[in-house]
Amino acid sequence: MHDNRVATVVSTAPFDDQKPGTSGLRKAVPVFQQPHYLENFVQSVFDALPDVAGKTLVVGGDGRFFNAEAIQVILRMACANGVGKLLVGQNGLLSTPAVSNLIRKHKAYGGFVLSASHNPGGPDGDFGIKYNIGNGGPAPESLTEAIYANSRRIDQYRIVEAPDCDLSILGPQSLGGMAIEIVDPVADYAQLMESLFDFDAIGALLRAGSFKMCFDAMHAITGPYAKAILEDRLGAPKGTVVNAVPLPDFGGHHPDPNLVHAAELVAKTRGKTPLDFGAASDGDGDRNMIVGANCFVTPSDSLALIAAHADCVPGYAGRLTGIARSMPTSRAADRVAEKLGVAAFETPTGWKFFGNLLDAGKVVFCGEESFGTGSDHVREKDGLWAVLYWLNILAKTNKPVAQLLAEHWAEYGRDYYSRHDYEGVDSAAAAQLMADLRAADLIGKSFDGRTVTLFDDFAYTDPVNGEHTTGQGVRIGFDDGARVVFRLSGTGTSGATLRVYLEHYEPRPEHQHADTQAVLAGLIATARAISGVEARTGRKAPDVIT
Ligand code: G16
Repeated sequence: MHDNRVATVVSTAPFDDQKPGTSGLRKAVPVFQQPHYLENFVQSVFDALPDVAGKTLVVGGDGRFFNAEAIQVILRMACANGVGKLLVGQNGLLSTPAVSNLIRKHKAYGGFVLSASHNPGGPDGDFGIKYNIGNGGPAPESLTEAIYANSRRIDQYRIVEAPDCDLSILGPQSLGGMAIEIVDPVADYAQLMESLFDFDAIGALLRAGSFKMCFDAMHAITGPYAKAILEDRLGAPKGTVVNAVPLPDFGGHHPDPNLVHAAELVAKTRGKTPLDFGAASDGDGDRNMIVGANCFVTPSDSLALIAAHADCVPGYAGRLTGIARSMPTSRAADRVAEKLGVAAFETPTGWKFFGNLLDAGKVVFCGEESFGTGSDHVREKDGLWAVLYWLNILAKTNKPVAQLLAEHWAEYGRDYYSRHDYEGVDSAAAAQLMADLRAADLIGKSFDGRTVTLFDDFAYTDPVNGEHTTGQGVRIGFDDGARVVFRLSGTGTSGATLRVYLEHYEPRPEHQHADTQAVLAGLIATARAISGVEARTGRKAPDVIT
């Protein structure tokens, strides 16, 4: 410890449930409110960063319930652990991609993101905390494992006694000898977006009057970002951004941009006078949903179209090296990579697995079926970035979303895709289901006219550092190109969530405009039969279909 800091050392005992999941530690708010719970985890992070003293960290969150209290604790613990400087979003607010950008732009050592992403907020909702490393991306497995190991043996933490910092005033202040800078959450991020996209073309489209769009911020963090960029800078009509004020409980809604939770937005793009374009982002601003007039762009297709149109976006023209997708994401992006002669990577679920590929320049675009798309501009997925990318495509091609999709499918074939989620099921039953699936021997077996040609539990070796990750989900591939994947979510906070990913490849243009669930019906029945999900969980149908 340097300078005049006086830390209090507090005795504590380990909690046994602080293992970071797919994206940091996520728990119900009351769990985080237990005495020492947050402090234990934060100290476990600091203990895994032996050289953090004197360094700069970034801190911000999505404004959900407990965000304000947690930030004050982190500030006091950072001070006690010798951190040199903290960059904090004004009022404690920063979207996840904005944190990533700030870390990179200011060459910070790392940062804390306070969010449970798309999970509901409020006193009975969820809270979360995630540590990002110096490249701006989520901590890799080796670090999260070290944090978890620390949390299992922790017996004390360090904190300074100090009054709360006023996070509403921009500029420098100090806390017990540690420098704090309160930064505008939007400014640097907006500048980055302007450097990537054709703002003149997008602005002309948005101001034309004939183009109608709506961005639903879902009462979450992207409200201020979207208002500043879409309305103030690009000139979209006031009111284009709805639910724009971040609320601690997201207005009682589920800030998850999908067909179920953003149903109001989707409704505006349907019927006789639909909007041309609709988009939404989630609690912490890293997810996105794209809808056009009477059409929905699956996240898997979105990644493929984004890659296929790289040449009409200034920040990406002529520099595509490769595309990465998480394993359960459809193979639509692979087809684009093949045609363009660039590399394609299949990684486990979790944005952290893209970090090394991006750092090494092996890929420019990454995407996940879970409504996540992004590029090498930051090391997180980025909701508003995806929306601006789509607006850039629309402005440059002058084609409606549905036409872009139809043309893409005609060229590459269509990957009909859907995910069925069984939420909050009994953890033991879900674990047994997965164990039995892994033990099954399905190669050569036939179901509903399809024969199994691929059957494995997905494992991945990082091509950059050789880290090997196993047990990432059961893949079942069929001879007609169809595929079913089973895995358990790593982001839920009660019971287990079983995800069943279904896809069917259709190369014939005349068959590419059917209803997705109808096309997948046979495959859905096969998945239910193979897994025995109904008998094992008592669920007759999934809770959420996206
Ligand atoms: C997180 C991760 C994503 C992952 C998603 C779903 O997203 O960052 O990489 O795809 O969870 O994970 P799971 O299927 O394990 O629930 P977010 O937006 O929640 O941070």
